[in-house]
Amino acid sequence: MTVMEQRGAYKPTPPPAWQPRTDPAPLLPDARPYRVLGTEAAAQADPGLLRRLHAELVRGRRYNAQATALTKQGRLAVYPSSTGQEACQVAAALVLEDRDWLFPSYRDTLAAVARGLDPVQALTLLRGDWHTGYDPREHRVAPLCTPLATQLPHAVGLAHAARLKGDDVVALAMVGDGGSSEGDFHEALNFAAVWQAPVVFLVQNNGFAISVPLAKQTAAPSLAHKAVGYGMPGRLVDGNDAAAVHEVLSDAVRHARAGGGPTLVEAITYRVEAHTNADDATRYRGDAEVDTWRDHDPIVLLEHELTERGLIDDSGIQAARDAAEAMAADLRERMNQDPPLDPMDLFAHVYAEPTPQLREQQAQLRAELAAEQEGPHR
Ligand SMILES: Cc1ncc(C[n+]2csc(CCOP(=O)(O)OP(=O)(O)O)c2C)c(N)n1
Repeated sequence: MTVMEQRGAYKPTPPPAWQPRTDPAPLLPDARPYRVLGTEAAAQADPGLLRRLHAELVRGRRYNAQATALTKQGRLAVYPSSTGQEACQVAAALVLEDRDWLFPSYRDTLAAVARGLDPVQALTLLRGDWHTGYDPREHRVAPLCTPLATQLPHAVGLAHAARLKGDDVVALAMVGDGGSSEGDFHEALNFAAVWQAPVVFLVQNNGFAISVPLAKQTAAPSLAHKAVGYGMPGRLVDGNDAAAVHEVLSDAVRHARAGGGPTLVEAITYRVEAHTNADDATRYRGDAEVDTWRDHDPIVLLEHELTERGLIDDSGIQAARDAAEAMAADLRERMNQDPPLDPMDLFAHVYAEPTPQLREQQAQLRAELAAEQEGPHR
């Protein structure tokens, strides 16, 4: 058959049937952040849980204030406060079982403390020590992570490995809105969805990545919408409503545990204080904006609900404040003691087998320290 004859015989056919691999509709987030407090859904909330959340929020707020004060007293090198974000912090810790894992960022000290970490040990890194300060395996809290979003692939790897081994473990990984622009965020969510790993991603959208507002960070309708592109459900929640965050995260943990795969939760909240004690937030935002968010404070919202429903009285509120004060006093006292630091420790845990250069430097430092002990040089 000639080419012309072949062409004549060609009959256009439709392409093979195509349909979306999953229905995108159930993966889409709600049009508005989910709320419980101040709505009809609040009647369904467990009073014991609400009181527990309240006590933890009050303790968390006090912890933030105390840690910030310690930076001003020179007892702590840096502190990224989560004041205003306590509902996310506390709920993230409370929804996990002991066997699960939490993967926090540098801002999530409170979540680590709410999970049971010693309040002083949780500040080790921020105190300027070169070690994490706690055994991650003890409370199943990964090291507070400073490189943005790198904790996310770690969480996915751990959760996937646990599943392969048949261990019932869910990993909850926390990240900021700025962190959602990192390549690690993309890689983690993509792998998690492809592997159906039991992971919950919690993005605390607190409005800013240091001085960069969300509008300069993304053009997506919401960060929760990004979930659809990976093939996992996205949920939007009011991040200052502790009951709502707890419910949404609990649902996501249950879904992951049952083999349903990962969920991306975007909690809409606000960083009331500066990025850290080293930042001046007045250079990039006005007081009016901050005041609007102070009116939507997580503790005020929950206290209002509890008192309206007669679930707490003044003495209950006072008891929560007294417990927080006792924690702060203990934190202050212990942070005012100098930690025993051995300069030689700098060389420990770097390599299983120290390199010749490290050994040389180690010997040099040892000699310098010994000379110092002998007194000043003449
Ligand atoms: C990979 C990487 N790039 C840059 C930084 C510097 N950095 C520290 S915090 C921060 C902003 C992060 O903002 P966001 O993720 O929204 O978290 P938030 O601090 O608001 O909790 C940046 C850019 C970093 N720590 N890691």
